[in-house]
Amino acid sequence: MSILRWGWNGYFEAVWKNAERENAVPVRVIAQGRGIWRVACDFGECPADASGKLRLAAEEGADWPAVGDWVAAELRDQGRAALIHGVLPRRSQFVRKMAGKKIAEQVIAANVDTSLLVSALDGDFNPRRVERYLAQCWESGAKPVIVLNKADACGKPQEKAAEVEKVAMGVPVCLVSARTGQGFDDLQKVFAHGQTLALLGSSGVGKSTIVNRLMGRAIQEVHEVRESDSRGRHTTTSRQIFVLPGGALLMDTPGLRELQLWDVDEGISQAFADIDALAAQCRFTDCGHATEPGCAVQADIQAGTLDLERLENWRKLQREQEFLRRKIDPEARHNEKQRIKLLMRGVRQMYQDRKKS
Ligand SMILES: Nc1nc2c(ncn2[C@@H]2O[C@H](COP(=O)(O)OP(=O)(O)OP(=O)(O)O)[C@@H](O)[C@H]2O)c(=O)[nH]1
Ligand SMILES: [Mg+2]
Ligand SMILES: [Zn+2]
Repeated sequence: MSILRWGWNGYFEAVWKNAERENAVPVRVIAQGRGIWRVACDFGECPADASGKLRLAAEEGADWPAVGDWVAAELRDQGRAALIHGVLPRRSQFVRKMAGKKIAEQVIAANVDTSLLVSALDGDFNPRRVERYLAQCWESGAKPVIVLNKADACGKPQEKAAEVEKVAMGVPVCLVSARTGQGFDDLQKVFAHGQTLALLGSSGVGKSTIVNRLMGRAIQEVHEVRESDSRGRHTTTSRQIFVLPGGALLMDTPGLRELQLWDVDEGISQAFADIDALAAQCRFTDCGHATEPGCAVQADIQAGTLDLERLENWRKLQREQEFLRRKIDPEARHNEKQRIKLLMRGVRQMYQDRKKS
């Protein structure tokens, strides 16, 4: 399969040309286990290891190759093995705070064009979770699509879809059933040749069942959810990219026990654009949106046009951000943002130069 069908494009071309890479070729990470990867490109596919230099340099979770990454790798043994030397700068990355006490980010999916944020309309349905995923997705740089699965197992699926549409702020909402195939024609409209999509959501919402339906065969293992609370059993344990019959690249991921946010200031603003706009109209610039006079947010709560639970979720996500901000080294965070900014400037410049010549 050609490099273009693996999702290579002008952005990566520009990044690649800007760096000197001895003996290395660009390949894409299509699966990831503990300390071992699988890469693919026009040569075929093979397992890959990280070079000693990369292992030494990669301290933070985000420095490690993640599924979806383009990496510079040395092919060995006629393409039966590969050694990864470095990770190309990502166009998008969906991250979360690493589970547990450690304050570090974990990259769940890299270079995704469209994220399918999957919820199930059975017992465990919760629009607040959709808001949380939306915030992190906006921050990632990928375009979100909200997928409401298990429409067949819900009495009033249209009502729930309408509830989600109210908080989606224009993001497309697809009502589907991976069991019956309902809604898949609409869903597949967002799939295009060479585009990378990722399925993200809690365990048991049906991500792997969606993969199986789209692949037309049972390629991923699926498992019944617990009857008591519709929660999944963490069936999928590794991240992997599949090539769909139509040419799109689809990533299945293990259900997240909990999506702990990571550095999502802008993502929250975008996911809660309605509250942001209201807050700008409050009489006091430092309004806490509680009992202050002239509070536009409270006015909407009173009028019933803003849902109190949505406001409380907004507050909760912001508190999480505050907590993180105190923990993350501010200098390191600033430097990282600067580095990305400079890099993007370089890429833009190269495009402009190319256009001129
Ligand atoms: N009724 C109904 N059940 C579904 C649907 N889609 C998936 N399921 C069932 O939900 C259960 C969990 O599905 P999985 O595909 O394993 O869920 P997952 O999101 O991949 O879960 P993890 O791999 O644990 O993250 C299985 O029993 C599926 O048969 C659907 O559209 N309707
Ligand atoms: Mg699964
Ligand atoms: Zn206010």
